[in-house]
Amino acid sequence: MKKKWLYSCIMLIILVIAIMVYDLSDSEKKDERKDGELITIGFSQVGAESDWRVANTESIKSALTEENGFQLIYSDAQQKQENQIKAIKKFIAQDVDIIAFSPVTETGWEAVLRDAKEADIPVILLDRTIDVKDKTLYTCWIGSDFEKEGIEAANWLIQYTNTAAKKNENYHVVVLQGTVGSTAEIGRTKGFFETIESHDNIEVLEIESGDFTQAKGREVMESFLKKYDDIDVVVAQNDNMAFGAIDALKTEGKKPGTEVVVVSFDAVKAAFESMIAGEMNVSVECNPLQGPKLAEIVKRVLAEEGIEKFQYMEESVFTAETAAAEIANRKY
Ligand code: GYE
Repeated sequence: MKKKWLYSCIMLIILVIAIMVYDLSDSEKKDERKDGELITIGFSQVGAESDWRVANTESIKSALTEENGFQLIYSDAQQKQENQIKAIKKFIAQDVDIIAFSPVTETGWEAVLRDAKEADIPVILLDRTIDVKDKTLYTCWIGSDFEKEGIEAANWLIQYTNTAAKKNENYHVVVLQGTVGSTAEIGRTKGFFETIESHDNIEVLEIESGDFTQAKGREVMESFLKKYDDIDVVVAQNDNMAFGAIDALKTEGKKPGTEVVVVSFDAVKAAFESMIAGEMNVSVECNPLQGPKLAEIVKRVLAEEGIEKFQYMEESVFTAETAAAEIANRKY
């Protein structure tokens, strides 16, 4: 009996010591970075699929510099989620101070983010978000209101069909969808379709993914043009797919911007050139210049300041009529 009691006591003492040591190493880790020491940040980018993405990467790299106090470990996922998961696991093994990533699609992140949480590494989502029950798996998100962007595109089209020459006829629309399951695709699709729903003169012939790239946008548009000879409008969920669609239309001898209306998203510089050339009608802006905001938020997260969970970028809508006056102000 006595022996058993002694054994329990020893086990209890061992447990208390283990907890104390664990706590100590944890708080030591937080204090590890001394004044002037660089913040190590692992960033997993989607890829380089579009002008928007290239501008986004550029913005991140130029904000997270050594002069600004960061050591950036950059990783390109080439539009594959498995590459992002691998990169995040590596960041955890490297024991970075913070992990940031722009998720290719919304689902499938629980396991790896639980690992990050266990390692006590805060996670910031950039551009796109994720669909997880446990919202504590990430600290915050910085990005755009994609549903609003979809609504803006639909409102522009509704207004156009109400005023254009063909106003009493039906408009046949094809949609080039972004990467299926990505936040940008989900929001733009939802906002657009819900807004046109009550407008019977707008008829969607087909929707298909062009994965946000110019090459696939062109390919899908070519197949639409083979199938339908009555396309009035193409809605491309990003500028690069719109550029691909414009090429396909021209090859078929159709006039983009007039014969076939082109509605797009992102508003990158090349889209302004297309609008000025009269080949694109509208581009709903999506602002990729998220680097400075990310830099500021990383510092605040590490200082354990309270952070708003969702941080939105400012954006607007540009049309063929306003493009020429705006192009000189464009930064991407
Ligand atoms: O619109 C597209 C890019 O997630 C907002 O991804 C981003 C989208 C952007 O490939 O061009």
